[in-house]
Amino acid sequence: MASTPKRALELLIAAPRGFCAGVDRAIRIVELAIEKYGAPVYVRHEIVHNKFVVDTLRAKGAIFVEELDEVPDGVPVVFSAHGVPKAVPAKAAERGLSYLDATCPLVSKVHRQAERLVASGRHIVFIGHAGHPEVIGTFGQVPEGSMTLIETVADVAKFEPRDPNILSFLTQTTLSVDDTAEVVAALQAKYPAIQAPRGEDICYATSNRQAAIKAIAGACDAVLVIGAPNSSNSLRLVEVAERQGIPAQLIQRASELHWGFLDGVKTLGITAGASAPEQLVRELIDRLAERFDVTEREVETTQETIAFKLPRGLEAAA
Ligand code: 2E6
Ligand code: F3S
Repeated sequence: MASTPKRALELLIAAPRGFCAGVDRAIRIVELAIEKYGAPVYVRHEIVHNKFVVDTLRAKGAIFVEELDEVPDGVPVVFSAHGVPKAVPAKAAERGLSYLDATCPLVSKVHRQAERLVASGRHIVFIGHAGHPEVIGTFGQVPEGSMTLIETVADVAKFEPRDPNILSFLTQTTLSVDDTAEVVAALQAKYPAIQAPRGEDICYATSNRQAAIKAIAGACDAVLVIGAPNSSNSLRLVEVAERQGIPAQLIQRASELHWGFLDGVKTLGITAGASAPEQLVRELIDRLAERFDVTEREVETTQETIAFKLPRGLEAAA
């Protein structure tokens, strides 16, 4: 008996998507640390927010912990791409631990700006998401009380600075470009003298991935984002699609997809957060091709060529 033909499904695949230069570098640091020191190598916090990446590195000899206290004496430790408060490397040095810092250079850049601003007597308004490790790390660069967290436009209204004339703002690297513009506009309306960062703090990868999904979402009936629920930049991609009225879902990998989500969908948009491996995008497309007659079209809004150097001492092993 002839089988029923598969239903057609057009895939619009956003580019850029997936790994950014900071994630590439962080993963490589863990791999090279294992090669150099031998297993186990401890990693403080998920090196990047992706279970597949973490499980793959665990299989190679990485041990993931949340706090430095959990790292035994005498073993090397890597700090995650999201950055750490200053107290963490200080404590590691005090214990005589060898440590490698996989903080993304673009997060470190914000850390240095924060230090510089506070040293020059400014109070920092930091736009970010409470509890996120990058926010904890950035707050940990400056003395307590010298930085205030603002998450929303409503927070701007509630904010009562001691001295409105010494304000500067900085942001988390993985925020929504559009939401942040609204928060910044509210800050500038309330405090016209507030100083903006020298360059944009939202990183190139975050803004490029948001622009890429924005460009295709309107032509899609639904959007799937590969990424983890604790990945800030991935969550923002879901929001970008939803803002255009397009149903969007975040899935860690193909096995999490509820097929009912694709009922009536003729054109499906696909993207991946900066910490999601391309292998998981391929896996999703292959799984879709088993059920549908898929056609793939990649829509590239910009090309990325940026790469970051490895820390000294590891580049020789690369
Ligand atoms: C470090 C800084 C920014 O949750 P978030 O999006 O920050 O993190 P990941 O691990 O999902 O993405 C990479 C990253 C690392 N982004
Ligand atoms: Fe860095 Fe941005 Fe990636 S801050 S880790 S380049 S998402």
